[in-house]
Amino acid sequence: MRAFLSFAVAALMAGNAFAADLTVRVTDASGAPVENAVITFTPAAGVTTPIRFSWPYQVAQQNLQFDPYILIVPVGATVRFPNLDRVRHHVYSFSEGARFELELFGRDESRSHRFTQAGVAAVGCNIHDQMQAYIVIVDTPYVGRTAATGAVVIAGAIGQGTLRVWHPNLRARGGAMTRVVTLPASGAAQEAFSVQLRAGGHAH
Ligand SMILES: [Cu+2]
Repeated sequence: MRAFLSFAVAALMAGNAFAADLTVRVTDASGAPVENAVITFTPAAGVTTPIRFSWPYQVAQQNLQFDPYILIVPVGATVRFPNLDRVRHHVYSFSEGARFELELFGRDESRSHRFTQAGVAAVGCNIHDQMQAYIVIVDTPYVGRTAATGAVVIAGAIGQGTLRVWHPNLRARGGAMTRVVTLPASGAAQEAFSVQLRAGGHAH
C-alpha cells in the first residue's frame, strides 16, 4: 500500500511538473510575428491566490525614454517611476481607471502610483512627446508578453477560461481580442492569434 501511495504521489508530482505549458503565437495580417503583445489567460473558475511577478514594478526614465516599454503588474501594485535623466519629467496617464499625474520631478528622484483596477495605462510625459509606455494591470497570474518571435509561453494555465491578446496598435475595441478556450490538464497547448495592427505606432 505504501509503495502504491508513493508511486501515486510521484505520478502526481510528475504530472504537475509537466502541467500545461501554453504557447501563444501572434501574427499580423501579413503573417509577420508581432512583438509586445500581452497575452492573459483568466480561468473561468477565478483566481484566488495572490498574484506576484518576479520583475520590478518600475518604469524608469532614461535617455528620454521609458524603460520598459510595456510593464505588466497585478492589480493593487505600486509602480515606481525613477528618473535617471538629468532633465525633469512629468509623467501622466489619462487612461480610464488608471489616471495619474506625477508633477515635474528631477534626476535621481522617484515617484510612485498604485493601480487599483485591471486595465491598461497609456503613459506619457508632458514635456517629451516621444516618450511612451504602457502599464498592463492584470487580475490573473497567467500572463506574458510576446518576444520578437511573436511567441510567448505561459506556464501552468489549465481548464476553461478566457484567452486575451492586447497590443498598443491592435485594431479592436480596447486594443484587445478575446477567445474562450479549454486547456488540457497536462501536456502542451498551442493557440494562435492573427491580428490587425494600425500602421505606424511605436518603433518597438
Ligand atoms: Cu519627459
